[in-house]
Amino acid sequence: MINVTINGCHIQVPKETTILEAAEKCGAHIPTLCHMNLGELGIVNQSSSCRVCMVEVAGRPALVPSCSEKVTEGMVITTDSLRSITARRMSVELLLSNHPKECLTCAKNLECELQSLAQELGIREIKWEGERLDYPKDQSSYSLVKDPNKCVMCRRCETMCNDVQTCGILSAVNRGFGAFVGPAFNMDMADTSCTFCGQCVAVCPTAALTEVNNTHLVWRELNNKNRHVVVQVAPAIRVAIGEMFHMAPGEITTGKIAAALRRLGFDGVFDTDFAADLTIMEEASELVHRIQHQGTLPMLTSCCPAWVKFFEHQFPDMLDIPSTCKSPQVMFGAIAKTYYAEKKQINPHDITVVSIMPCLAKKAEAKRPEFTKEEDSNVDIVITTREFAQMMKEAGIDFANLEDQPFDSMMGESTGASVIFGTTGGVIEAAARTAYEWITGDTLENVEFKALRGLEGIREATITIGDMDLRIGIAHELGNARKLLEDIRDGKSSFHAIEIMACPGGCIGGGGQPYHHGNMEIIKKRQEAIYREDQGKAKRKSHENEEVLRLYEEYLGKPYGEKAHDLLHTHYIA
Ligand code: HC0
Ligand code: SF4
Repeated sequence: MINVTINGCHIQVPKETTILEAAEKCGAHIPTLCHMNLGELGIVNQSSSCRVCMVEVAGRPALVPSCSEKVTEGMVITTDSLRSITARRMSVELLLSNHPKECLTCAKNLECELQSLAQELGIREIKWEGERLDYPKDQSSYSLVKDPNKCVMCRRCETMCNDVQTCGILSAVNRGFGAFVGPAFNMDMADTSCTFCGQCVAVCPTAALTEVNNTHLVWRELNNKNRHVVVQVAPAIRVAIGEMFHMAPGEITTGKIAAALRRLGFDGVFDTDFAADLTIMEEASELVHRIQHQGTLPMLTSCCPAWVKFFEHQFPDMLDIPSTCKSPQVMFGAIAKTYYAEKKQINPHDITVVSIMPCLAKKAEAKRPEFTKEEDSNVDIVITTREFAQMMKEAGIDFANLEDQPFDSMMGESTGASVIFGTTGGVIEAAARTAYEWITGDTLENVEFKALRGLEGIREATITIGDMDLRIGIAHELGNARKLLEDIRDGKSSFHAIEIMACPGGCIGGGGQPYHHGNMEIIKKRQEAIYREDQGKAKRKSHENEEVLRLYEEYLGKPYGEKAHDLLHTHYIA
């Protein structure tokens, strides 16, 4: 242990502790901007570029950045001296000197970390009104908007894109005053191999990276009497959206969401969880089929669109491994415009399908040519959790105090298996619950496969199903996925099935979720809530969903059959 003194407080901390971490233990808060340490996810941004966290160390002539400087034996540190505070203010003022001052209309207004810092440091004037950058915004993609003029060169996005996701899209462009983070040669994002996972957006402290906002499109549809507007809500929304209405992280708000959507005027209020159960019917059938007919193994899940884009770009020689199942979001759209339209006797061209997703890649997924046949899309408009909250605020909905309501029937029933889709490991656990009963013919009493749970980046488990040992791999974050994929390519993988989700923690940590500002406790609370919601469900296996069973009986025929293939399966493009 190392002895240090911080603002007169003597403490012992382990070797390798940074001054910033040690100060926290002494109750001394040091403001930061570029710093990002996502705890047990092992994600750390080490750029030390913003110089906001400067502190004094006795015997050192210059101030030191506390986020990167490690403590040494006997170190005496002052975090609140006039000199440190003045230096911090100067760093922030310099950043503000060429920053667009459009806070009132900015997409990150009241969620911007630079704005909060200016407030925290009591900055009331900026001494140096400098030259401004004047780069065009990149609005080339369906998922995210890049505004280089708001980039503060913290490099957090670069860490997420390069170190965590191993996509290598973002790095410093230009030098000195004109520098910003963007793709090589400042190409349009749409022309790069960006997966649109949105993790760069999730960690950007300012509005240099934000989502494409589609709320105006939803308002337009809701106010068009000729449209029948249906909505689906992804599993991860219900455990996170409360955070935007001052509710505690991990509060389950499923019933309030249904109530709010009805208030907003949707004609059909449905649950993506219904489609997640449907996905399991198809995916578990596909897995059983591949196992029984010596098909390609391992089978990889295919419901995360950033992951799909990643393997299309990075592993084009392996496109036969992922499941051919469309994602639940797209399956929902396909069923809404066929079965639902037929039952309700509505022309499918008059139906608008809106999705509320925790994810930016879902916006791009909905626009894939395979899902937008003859100008009729499976899904028409995708908004994120944040955009949904924004719409409620615009409509004056007091979300926290809404009475719970159920989803509409036909595409609203769901089981616990579908709820757990929202966290890493959930899709494969849901598939295992169904595969177990289908293969053995026995009732699965204990549905919780705890070995598949957790937040480690790569997890492995073997589940015994009858006389078969089903070997399962799980990865979240694309860098971890890459490792599993490389093993498969090298012939070193012995898994039967692998689940991959691009975002840390799975969809609960998606790029469209309420900003967690690096607080991993929030992700954990969301994950716990997902498992609580599963536990509270009367039915916990996808093949027990009666509305899904009725859909097969009345419309699709058998799982993995011809009609199901037409509507619910897809292909991948190198
Ligand atoms: Fe997910 Fe999904 S679980 S990807 O994480 O499979 O976005 O929440 O909606 O489609 O169901 C996201 C979340 C979904 C889909 C589902 C899957
Ligand atoms: Fe990289 Fe994901 Fe951002 Fe694309 S969306 S630039 S892949 S972090």
